[in-house]
Amino acid sequence: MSVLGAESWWSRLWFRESGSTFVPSSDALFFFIFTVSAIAFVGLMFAMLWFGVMYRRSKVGNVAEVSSPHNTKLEITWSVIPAIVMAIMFYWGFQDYLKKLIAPSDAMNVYVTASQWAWEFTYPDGGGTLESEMIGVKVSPVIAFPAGKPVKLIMTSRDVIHAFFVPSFRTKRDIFPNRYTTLWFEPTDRVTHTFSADDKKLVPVDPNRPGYYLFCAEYCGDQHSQMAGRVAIVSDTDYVKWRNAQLDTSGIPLRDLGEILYFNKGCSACHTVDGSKNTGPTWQGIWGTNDHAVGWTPPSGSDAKAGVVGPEYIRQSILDPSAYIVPGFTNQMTSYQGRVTDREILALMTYIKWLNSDFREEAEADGVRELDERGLVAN
Ligand code: HEC
Ligand SMILES: [Cu+2]
Repeated sequence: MSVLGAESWWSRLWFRESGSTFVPSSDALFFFIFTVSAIAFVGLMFAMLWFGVMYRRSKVGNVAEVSSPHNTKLEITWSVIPAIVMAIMFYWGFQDYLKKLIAPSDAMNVYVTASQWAWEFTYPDGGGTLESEMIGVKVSPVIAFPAGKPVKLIMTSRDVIHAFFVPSFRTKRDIFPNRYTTLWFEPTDRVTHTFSADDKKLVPVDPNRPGYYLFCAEYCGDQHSQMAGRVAIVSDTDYVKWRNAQLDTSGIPLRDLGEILYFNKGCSACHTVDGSKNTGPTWQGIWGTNDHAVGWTPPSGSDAKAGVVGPEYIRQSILDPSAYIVPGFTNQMTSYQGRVTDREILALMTYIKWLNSDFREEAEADGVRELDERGLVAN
């Protein structure tokens, strides 16, 4: 239970450590209902056994004693007491439910887009998150919020039903396509991460308590169990620094930005970079080849060569994926039109180029040149 603070066998058995203002009441209500149910169960089982033994046939004989038609005192007792207990459960639960349903008006709005099998976040400043962390077998996004400030998530899905669930916050909500649902929470004052200006990264304050897990809590297909994330809670000043770092991608070389986007835009859910086949084709070694995208014709006005994987091909694949379907795959990729900037397309392209070892040096040089042209030096 949360009173023990950190993760322990007890918190793993019951609830994860406390991370939001919902926790004390929510956990207490759970244990209240649990305790009442346990007492009722034990009492009932005991009474059943007791009566079975006391009034067994060998003791009372074949003919049952006549019992009284009713006992007013007894009946009032066993009606009124449970009614009061249940009214407490209802009132308490309803109050908490209303609290969880209605976000305070000063909450910060953050937009969440769920898809198979990735989370995307858009902060009020228009940016997302560039940070990720290995959770289980998958590189998963890290998001941060300021300690002690309410946050309201406005959530939608690009495909099937997902659900936003942070166990430590004791709240969760389904996410639907073509519809917005909201969820809010107020993190406790405990800061889990600080922002390191040197590494431009969030660093856990205590490695044993590295923030909170985000899970998808609605079975949404093959990789549902890997649809995770990390929630970091930071101080107000670190939050501002972190946001600024997330917004300023201008100094990140194209190849490196491409790799970040590969994870943080969710491409990694369907594309591998090691040559293995997934929902979509691998990106390894496809750049520059002419035997991969057989039958692809360049958009009119472009002087790209038919069937050759190059800038036009990649650009079209990202913005209009259904225009050409790679042989052996199905039309499962949704368009990223309006969801990636031109520089982000360049970055993804450069990363894909880099993934063919023949073009590796060229891709790195492209990245440095691009920074140079914009007067930014590569770091
Ligand atoms: C839901 C799964 C899914 C996601 C997510 C996804 N793709 Fe795809 N992608 C596919 C599939 C399936 C194909 C092959 C069918 C087709 O051509 O549309 C494909 C094809 C491609 C191709 C052509 C590759 C080739 O081998 O010819 C590119 C490039 C590409 N995707 C880029 C991206 C980028 C960039 C992202 C992330 C911003 C992304 N995809 C996210 C499923 C996905
Ligand atoms: Cu999901």
